[in-house]
Amino acid sequence: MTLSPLLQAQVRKRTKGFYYLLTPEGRAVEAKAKGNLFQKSKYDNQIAVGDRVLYQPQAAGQMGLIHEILPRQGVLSRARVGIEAEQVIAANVDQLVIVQAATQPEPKANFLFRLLVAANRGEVAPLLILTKTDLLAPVALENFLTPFKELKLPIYFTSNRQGGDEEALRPLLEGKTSVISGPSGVGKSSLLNRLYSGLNIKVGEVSQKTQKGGHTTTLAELHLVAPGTAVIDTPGVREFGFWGLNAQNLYEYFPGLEVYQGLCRHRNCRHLSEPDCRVKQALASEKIHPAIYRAYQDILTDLEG
Ligand SMILES: Nc1nc2c(ncn2[C@@H]2O[C@H](COP(=O)(O)OP(=O)(O)O)[C@@H](O)[C@H]2O)c(=O)[nH]1
Ligand SMILES: [Mg+2]
Ligand SMILES: [Zn+2]
Repeated sequence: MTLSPLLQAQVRKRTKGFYYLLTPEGRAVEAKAKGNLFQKSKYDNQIAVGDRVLYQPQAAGQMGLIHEILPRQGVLSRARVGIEAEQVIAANVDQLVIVQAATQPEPKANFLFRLLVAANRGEVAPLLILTKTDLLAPVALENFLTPFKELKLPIYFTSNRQGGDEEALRPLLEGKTSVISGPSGVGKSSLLNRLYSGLNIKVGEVSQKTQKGGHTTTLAELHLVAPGTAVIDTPGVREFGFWGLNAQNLYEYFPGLEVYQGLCRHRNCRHLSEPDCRVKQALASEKIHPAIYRAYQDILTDLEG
């Protein structure tokens, strides 16, 4: 039997042990990972949704074999719960669309900052969408949004009852791969269905839990909505821990604090109570919004805890 050459495809979805791939022509292929692909680690998600892989096609009715993961550009990743390892939620993404509800559930600034840090770190451009504006008008969110406006985060509003910025959003997603992230129940899937009428993603699905450990498994799924335009729906994250970040490098990725890098008296300044700290001075003179500093402290405590 002659071996066929390796072909390229993109991971659309993964389940336990196998992968749904999309070929460049948009054809669906199922594949397993070659046995030695995970030699370096026992964790099974080294292949993420959005990954471009080289696979060997097999005879009809058999699964292809993934031989190699091609280098990634733009990732959304977090720490796996309870283990020191990176969990790549989505790979090869240009844009992180953060979705929060205006209310039910209430938007959380610290959570939003965590995703902004992850976006900086993964080299992905963030934007924010607030849903459920039928339940709470955008004006009621002004205080909440002030620090994010100061950071020049693009912000949009929408509702599945009344509509909103859909017409402005569609061109922003065109020609890009965007990962949609945010808590469960905020309306991520509903929004994608409104943006792209052919999608029919299930609404009201909650994150799947493993039977015992209770931590959430992220089952992201890539939808090719037009040639060159893809959206990756994720089931919703409740916790967003960091991988490979510490008290020394956190502020390099922290929105609004990166500019103070290297300016404090102490080279390893954590911007808590060190003398001659430029960050604390900027906070005192209202150049840094207190919500930004609060979120920084919150994440730092978490990293050091
Ligand atoms: N009132 C209101 N409910 C919404 C809106 N968007 C979604 N929902 C409801 O919120 C629930 C969760 O929606 P879903 O799209 O599955 O959220 P996801 O978990 O973020 O994907 C469903 O019952 C939706 O009908 C909205 O703009 N306004
Ligand atoms: Mg959903
Ligand atoms: Zn400092």
